[in-house]
Amino acid sequence: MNGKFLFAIVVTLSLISFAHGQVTVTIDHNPAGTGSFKFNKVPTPVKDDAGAQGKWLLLVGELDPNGASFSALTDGILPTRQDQPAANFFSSAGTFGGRFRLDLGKVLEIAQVNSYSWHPNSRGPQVYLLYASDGADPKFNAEPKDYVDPTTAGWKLLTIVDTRQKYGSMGGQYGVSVAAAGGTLGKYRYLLFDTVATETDDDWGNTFYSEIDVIENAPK
Ligand SMILES: [Ca+2]
Repeated sequence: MNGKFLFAIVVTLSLISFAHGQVTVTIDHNPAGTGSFKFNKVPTPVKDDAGAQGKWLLLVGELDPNGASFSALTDGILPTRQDQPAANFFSSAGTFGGRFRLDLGKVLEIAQVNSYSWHPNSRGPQVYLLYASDGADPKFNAEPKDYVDPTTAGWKLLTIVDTRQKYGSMGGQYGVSVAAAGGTLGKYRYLLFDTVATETDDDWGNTFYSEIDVIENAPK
């Protein structure tokens, strides 16, 4: 299944050379990094963001038993050193990424989706497709598995994150902020992450994700 999944992702990446519209992706990198996760342009992770109350679901792939569960993504707790499996969330060694869904519980106006990772080599960079949905489309499939292209199931592709385009395969600490020129990404309840291994030369290409923050626009 994983091989086919990778194939589907590669096809998707090659077909999507679309204009990203208003969505902006800011990538920041600390070659060494510290446990404080301070970046020049990307906000430092926060603890009680809108994502902290959400529920994660694994749709494709498997979680590495040496890593932490989904809770590591939203607990606001950060690794204190650069190679700390138990403080990170990552897919199993030898797999090619996975698909994960975050249900925020209700539709929120989202300002930013920020993702953080830290590893001294190939598990540092981040590669993922980010989809979102408010769940309102009659075709909406809340659990698109296997071959289902989310864009045919009521999801919108917000952007593709690939830190390798800026920093190559360098390890280190990464902060990524997905935002929008107009200040809001949109009103969504669900986020879908299609993560892709940063390399397949060996079994160690799945990113060590330390935290994923969902920043809500303050209700007016
Ligand atoms: Ca964490």
